[in-house]
Amino acid sequence: MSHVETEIAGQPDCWRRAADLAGSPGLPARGERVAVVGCGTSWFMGQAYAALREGAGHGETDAFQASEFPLGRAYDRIVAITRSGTTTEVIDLLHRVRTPSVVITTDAAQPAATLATDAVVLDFADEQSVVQTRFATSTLALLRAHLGEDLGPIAGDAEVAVRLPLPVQADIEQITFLGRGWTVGLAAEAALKCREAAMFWAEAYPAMDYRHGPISIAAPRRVVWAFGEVPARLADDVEATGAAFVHARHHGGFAALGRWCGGRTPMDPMADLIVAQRVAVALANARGLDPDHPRNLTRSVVLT
Ligand code: F1P
Repeated sequence: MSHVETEIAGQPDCWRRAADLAGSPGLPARGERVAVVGCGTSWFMGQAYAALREGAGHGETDAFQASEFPLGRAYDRIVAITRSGTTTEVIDLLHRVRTPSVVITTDAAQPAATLATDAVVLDFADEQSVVQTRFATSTLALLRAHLGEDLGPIAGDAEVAVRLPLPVQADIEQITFLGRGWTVGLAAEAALKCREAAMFWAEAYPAMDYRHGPISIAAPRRVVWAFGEVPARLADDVEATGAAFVHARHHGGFAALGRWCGGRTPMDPMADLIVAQRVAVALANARGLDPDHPRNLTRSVVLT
């Protein structure tokens, strides 16, 4: 069994532990103007949090790939997300700004935690796989709990997601992930998992933009997977192309597992991301690839 499979399976417990840290010093206060920064997976978690925070009325919140942070803008606080604490773009930015900052990371001894004003250390969510899963979602769990969400039922959804039958077969050719609002970041992350772990062709878009061109990719043996709210008639438009439409509302096994009797309540999109992580690993295994060690990628991207 690969490291990433063990790490994926451990997410329900990690989310509960992360939620316990919601009162940590340095996390954004209500009303602050906040910028969230990170790279790759950490950036996508930042996008999800930014949409959730602003949508919950806690204040304007933007998310940037760390290298694209607009230095001329005034923010009250920077939230930096970095598993390793060593990623070049994040470290460079923390060197350059004077804005109060909090880093969410796994290792207090690494430069990001030293440079930031405050650090929240999720050492229990660190990973051996190069491919990130549980650190990313635990960070989002922490931030959602800090926004006042009850992570109990969401971790319950995760318990289901780690063992649900997968909704797609390994012989598919392509997946496009879609989201709306905060789930746009989850869609981007799901597609990155497929590319990293399985060298598999996957794309991601805001769901309402999908019919503005990307739908041309849809065809039999290809999949469109929507996180969260599904726009009207989108499923019909996808199915008319011959592609399969996947949404948490329809994943098999819900009725048997309790809370979704009748399929009326879809699982939380963050739990649905777990199902997508498992699909990425299944695609890698079917192709004889090691999902822990993607081609051309290291645990931390340190640029010289
Ligand atoms: C971010 C990152 C990930 C990527 C891989 C290597 O690192 O580039 O996006 O998937 O895991 O690390 P970090 O700043 O979160 O350590």
